[in-house]
This record gives sequence, C-alpha cells and structure tokens, in this order.
Amino acid sequence: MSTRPPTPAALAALRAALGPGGWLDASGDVEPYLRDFRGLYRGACALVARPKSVAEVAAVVGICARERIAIVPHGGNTSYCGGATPGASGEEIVLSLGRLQRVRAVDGAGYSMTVDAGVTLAAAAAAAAAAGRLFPLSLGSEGSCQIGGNLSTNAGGTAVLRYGMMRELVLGLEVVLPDGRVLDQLRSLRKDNTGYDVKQLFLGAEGTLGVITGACLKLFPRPADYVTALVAVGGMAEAVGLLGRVRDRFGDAVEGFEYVPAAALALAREHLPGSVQPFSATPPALVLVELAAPEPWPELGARFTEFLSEASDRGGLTDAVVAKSGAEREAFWALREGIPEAQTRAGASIKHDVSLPVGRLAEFVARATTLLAGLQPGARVVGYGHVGDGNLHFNLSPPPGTARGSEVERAFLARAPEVQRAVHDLVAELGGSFSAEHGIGRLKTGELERYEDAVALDVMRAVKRALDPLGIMNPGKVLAVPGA
Ligand code: 2HG
Ligand code: ZN
Repeated sequence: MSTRPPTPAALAALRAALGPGGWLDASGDVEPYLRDFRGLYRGACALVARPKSVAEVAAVVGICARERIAIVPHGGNTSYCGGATPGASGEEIVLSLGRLQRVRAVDGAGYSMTVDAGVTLAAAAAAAAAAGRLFPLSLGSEGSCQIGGNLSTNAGGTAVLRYGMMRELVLGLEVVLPDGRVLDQLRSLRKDNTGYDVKQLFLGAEGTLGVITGACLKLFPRPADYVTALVAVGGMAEAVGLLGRVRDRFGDAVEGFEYVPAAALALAREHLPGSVQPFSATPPALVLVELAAPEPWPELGARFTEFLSEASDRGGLTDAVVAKSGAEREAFWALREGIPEAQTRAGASIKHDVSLPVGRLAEFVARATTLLAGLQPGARVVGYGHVGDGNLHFNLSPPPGTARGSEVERAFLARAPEVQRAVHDLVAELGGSFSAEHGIGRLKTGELERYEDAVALDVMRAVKRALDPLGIMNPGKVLAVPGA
C-alpha cells in the first residue's frame, strides 16, 4: 500500500483536531523537526502535529489512516540513526510527543511509575527519586531524550549490566495503533500471563508499528552509596578479566563498567577542557567501575580498594583512583560521557555501535584494529563504551590534524561503506550484533537486510503488514521494503 500526500482538506482536518498551538507549519518553526541530531539527514514535512493528549494522538493517527498520510513519530530527536527524521518528499507529517509531559502516577510501594511518552528521561528519573526510588536507565542525553523514544528504540546506556535495557524496565504500555485505536496495556503487574505479550512488539520498533503514548515503568531501590573508580588497564583483554573478577566479588552491586581507551582519553584532553586526566602517564585504557549498595555501606569503599590492590598484584591493572566525593564521581562520569562530544568536536567520524559476547571483545578489537589499519591508514580507532554488557562504540576519526571539509576528510568519509562492511562482517563472524543500542532508523536498514536471519525478517514483515497494512507508520525506517 502506498501513502498519499496530504490534501488541503486533510491538513485542515488535522489542524482542527489539534486546535490552536497544536501544530506548526511555518518553515522556521518546523526546521528543528527536519534534521537529525547527528546532521546526517534533512527532510521535509507538510505539518508538525503537537497533540497534548492521547485522544488527540489517536485523532491525528485516525485522520492519517483515513487519508493514507505517512506519520513520523518524534521524541527528543536524539536518534543516532535518523529514526525520527522525515524523508525528503514533504508528504509526511511529523508527530511530536513533546507536549505529553505528565507523570501520571508514582507507586513507591509497588515500585512502578506511569508516565506520558513526552516526559524526558531526566524528569522521569527525578520523579522516581522524589518518591525515594530509582529509575535506572542512564544515557548521556537524559536531559532531552524522551521516554517514548527510549521505549521505541529500546535504549541502553551505562547501567544495562545491572538493570537491563529499556525493554526490561517496562511493565505496561499504551500505544495508538496505525488505525487510530488505543491499545491500553498500561498495567503495573509483575505477573501477567494472558496470551501474547503484545506490548513487546512496540519496544524497539522505532515508531513503525504505532505511536507509544504512555508507559508503566519499573522502579528500584535507590542505592545509598556508590563507589566509583577509574582503573588503568593494559587493554581490552585486561578489562574483560577485571570485569569477571569484579562481578565475582561484588555481584549485582556492579552497576557500571565502561571502557575508555587511550585514543578517547586523548580526544577528551584536547576537546573537553577541564576533563579529569586521572593518571600522570596515559594508560593504554581505563575502565570506569561503579558499584552501588542499597544501604549505607561504609566498608564498600574499603573492600573495593582491597580488591583493587589484589587485582594489581595479579597483573590486571596498573593504577586506580577512587572518587572521594559526589563531585569527583560526577567528574569521572563526565569524562566518560563526554567522549562522543569530544569526538564530534574533533571532526568527522565513522561509527559502529556493536555488541559481542564479552569473551570475544578482545579478539574483536585486535582483529578490527588490524583490518582498519589496512583500510584507513593513519585513522584513529576510538573504541569505547559499555564493555560490561559487551557493547562497544568502535568509532573511527580521521588522522590527527585533518581539517574539516578537507580532501583528507572527504577521502576518509568516502571509505565509510567499505569500513563499516568490514567491521560488521567481523562482528557477524564473532556472533555479535551490528546494532547494539542505537537502533536501525533509516541509517542501518541495509545492514538489517544483510545480517538479520531471513526467517526473522519474514516475521518482522508479517508483523508490519498485520499492524500497519497501509504502511503509514514511519516509512523507510527499520524495514526498508516492508512488504517485500
Ligand atoms: C555513548 O555511549 C553513546 O556515549 C554514544 O551511545 C556513542 O557516539 C557514539 O558513538
Ligand atoms: Zn552508548
């Protein structure tokens, strides 16, 4: 089924359903909705709908279904894969969830919270904290990304090791289906074996099956104490060895285990003024380890220091600093979370958001680095990330000193498809994933076709056809050719 450009009458119906302040169509006003956060895409649209209630979302989708108008759901616009950016035709409408901002309920005793899709991650976490609870999803973009986007992309981040990805933090969901009906599965139950788990379909679907408008999320006890350390290690093999030992010793108290290689530290030194540089000589890599305890546990720091000295006797690490205050802990995290920004400031980059079985990470890094040295001589491999859960942002920057817009930068970027193919082929060979946490969007539809199991792709297309037979939901994202 193909979609159609909106007629003037259809646009008038949409405006009427939304009311004053509920839509934008002036070119200056819609501009922010047309570009993705990384600047990879620029699209066009006929209208930005800004509904303020679930009923208005349903009305908009209902009109679009009747008129066969394509809809691009839009949250905080922090997608790395262009998932929320319209295509170039100008025939789609953007559906912004940003005005759905209500924290509907926080149930401290039941360890759950029900929020609108447009609530930012930071606001959701603050609402949980105000009730003495933790909502643990942790992303650098928490101030602007929205819960609806976190759900639609099954966001990951820095606490997956302990709490899982967004999918695992959901108890119930409310979704406007592509025909305009509201699917109400907004339950807070921990046990609910009533047929298929329908809500799962929409988590990670990137708005291709419907529009998430609300969710009931899991909450956790708030840790009373954190121990946060930067640990210098010899490289990935040592980091993975340390991960095993720290988990053996501290179990579920291990919340974060982030890897930052020397190349990323160099970017931070150059582009993040004031960032901590904890060691006098730059180590081959460092690991940010964070432990949390549910009760005040003054001995935790002492036990961790003791553990570090044992680990250093066994050769796993060369140096370590433990944060002595909350401010120091924040500075450690700012170093880690500032790496993407530092790499952006350094110029163009080629990104790979890959995951591997943890036991194969060191082999991957060694083999991929050799491969890339052949394909992009002089380029800098900046492979950092959430090693605790096997997710590495194995990114590449051009040779140091490459000027923006220069011939060297153009040549570097021109090789991106070849480089990505080589890296993703290696990831596939080692049993990993080419999209660990950033999703598919429109950037990686070709990769999904290439690497996903053919039967799984058939199932995905069948689901898409069943739920969105008109193909109006976020066309061109995830499944490039939905029906084929
Ligand atoms: C992170 O872990 C983000 O910092 C961004 O997922 C990764 O920029 C990247 O490649
Ligand atoms: Zn990440």
